[in-house]
Amino acid sequence: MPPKTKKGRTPEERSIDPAAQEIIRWADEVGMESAFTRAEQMAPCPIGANGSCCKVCFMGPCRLVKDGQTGVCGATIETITARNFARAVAAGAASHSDHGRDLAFTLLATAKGEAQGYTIRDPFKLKKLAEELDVPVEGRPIDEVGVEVAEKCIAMFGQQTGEIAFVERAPQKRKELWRKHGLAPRGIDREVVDILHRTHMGDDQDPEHILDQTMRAGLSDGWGGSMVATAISDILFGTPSPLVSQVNLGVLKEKEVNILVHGHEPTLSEMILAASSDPELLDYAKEKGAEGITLAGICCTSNETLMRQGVPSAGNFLHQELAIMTGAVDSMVVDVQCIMQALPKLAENFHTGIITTSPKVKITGATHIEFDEHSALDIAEEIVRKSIDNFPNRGEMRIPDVTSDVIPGFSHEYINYMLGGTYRSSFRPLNDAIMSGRIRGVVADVGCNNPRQTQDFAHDYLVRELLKLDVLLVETGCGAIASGKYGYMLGEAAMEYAGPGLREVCEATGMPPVLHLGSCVDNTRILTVLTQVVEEGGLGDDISDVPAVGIAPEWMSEKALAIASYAAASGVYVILGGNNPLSASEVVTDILSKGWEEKVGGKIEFVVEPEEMVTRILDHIDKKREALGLPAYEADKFGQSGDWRMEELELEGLSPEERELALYGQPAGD
Ligand code: XCC
Ligand code: SF4
Repeated sequence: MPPKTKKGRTPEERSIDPAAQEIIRWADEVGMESAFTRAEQMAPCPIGANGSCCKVCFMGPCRLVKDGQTGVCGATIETITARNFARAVAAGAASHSDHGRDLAFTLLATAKGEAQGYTIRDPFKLKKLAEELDVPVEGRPIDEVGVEVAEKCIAMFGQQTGEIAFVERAPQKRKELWRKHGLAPRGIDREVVDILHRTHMGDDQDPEHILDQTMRAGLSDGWGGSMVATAISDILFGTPSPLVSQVNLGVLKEKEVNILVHGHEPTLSEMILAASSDPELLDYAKEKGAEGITLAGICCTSNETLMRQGVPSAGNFLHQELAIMTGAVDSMVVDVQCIMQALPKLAENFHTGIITTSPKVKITGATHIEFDEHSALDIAEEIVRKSIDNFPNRGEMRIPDVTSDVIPGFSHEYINYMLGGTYRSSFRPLNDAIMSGRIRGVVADVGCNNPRQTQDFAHDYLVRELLKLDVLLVETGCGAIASGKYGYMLGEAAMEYAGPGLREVCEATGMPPVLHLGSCVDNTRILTVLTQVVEEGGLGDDISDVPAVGIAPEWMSEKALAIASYAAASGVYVILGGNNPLSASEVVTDILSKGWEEKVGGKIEFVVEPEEMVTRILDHIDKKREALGLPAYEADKFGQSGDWRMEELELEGLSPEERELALYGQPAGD
């Protein structure tokens, strides 16, 4: 049974973030609820929590609580837990992918000249994608290419037979493995519908078989829908490269109109950014007594605008309510995913306006201003104007004076460039560093916050411990925002956390030890990096050979399970924190770990304790190093002072005898 969340936790037990603690303390004093307190009031349902509740037909719902018990139809605990997991992955894959689809439609409208305010900002990336999709580029205007690329991407969703195009991006060995096991995904919609079909009452009832389709649908997200989202976001809004910005609630400004964008899609938020620097609207803000307009983000909409335009981030998932509680948010503009229904009711205590914008998302109590790319700029201006109108309604404010500087913006293109320079951009320096043992391995820290845990505790602990042990971190989503808050994304300044070997590499290449790769759909950038690392050579010939691990220690959403599934199916060892939602079935828990590892080289495990995660991460990395025949990691081997390196250089060119003499003051053998 999952543990109940202790009642009346102190602010420190609820979050390690000082900004959060400050607001939580205030909320406790005035008796205002939030996800932190609701998690304490709402005990997790023990039957749902371990996967033993089946609701797929109305002879039930059946709750299997005794050994050997079956549902009315005879369904076993193995089938029920596998079906529950599969359906969660289908929902997660559908969410990411639908986001990708909408971007493809925005590209189409943009290329046809029908989308107000958008342009193709990265024509190079568009041309590259065109070549990949067999769209002719030579001698054609970029818009024409854009139309055809958008149409091909849209078609990928409904592709009925054959593999989707991005399967080709994977390493050769991986593709062969997928083909051998029938896992290479067809169209995204088809794979998701397939799961919903086969988990309907009376269909697929073999847990391993259900979970194979779960991998396939996951792959249609990771190498399909999400990959489309990343590619087209870069094409429309620019491929990220590093810039400086700030995170945490302190980015809100007392004397300016504060507009928060929250959710996942960059489409509208990019236009709101444009509108908020419109001189006419700035004048209007001044008329209303504000000194300016501040735009900031929450969750992954924030990651999108932070990465590309340096728009500051007010925080990750559990900051959405806390931001409103500052009393300084004039509008919170939400699009899709991770938006708590609690927001409109909470906002009634303040002046904050909650504005829903997606045709798919309405929330009772919120104002709906529907987004349409054909008039995006007009809509954005309307939203900004409304926010300005709300500024004079502010009451008391409490903005925590807490911010951290961050340097986000590490697209795989940029990492490649950073490591090698314009003319010889390559992953070689990274591979060499891993091979020599300066970098022990790579960990992707991704995923959410979960109010049943202490906010950011696990993210912070894991990043700190792993850096010390020379592990390079790549991050996305709310995990990345967490790292930003605690100073791990400061580029050079973050070097103090890195172990000696990692530090040496980072100093030599200018690469920070923790890289912000973007939003949750940008986990596809990690797949691309891993593939390029494989192709660079020296670290095996498949993703499963690379000494790398993926973790989501504070996950809460179905999308996290979709990401975990495609990462595992791509050969990555994935560790998820918190409660195992399949613990009712040891068989299914084993299929995801041992079973998948045998089949595809990657696996999913659920581990509660962060210390135990570190142990398993390092064991895995060291095991992979050994399998590659790389030297075992030694903590103190590298990274002595720069003087030492100078002296070593001076020894070059000496004969062996002279070296011995120079080093030890006596000839060898004496
Ligand atoms: Fe949502 Fe992407 Fe999770 Fe954060 S990390 S809570 S899913 S915003 Ni994706
Ligand atoms: Fe119960 Fe079977 Fe229906 Fe599930 S499918 S609710 S186990 S009868």
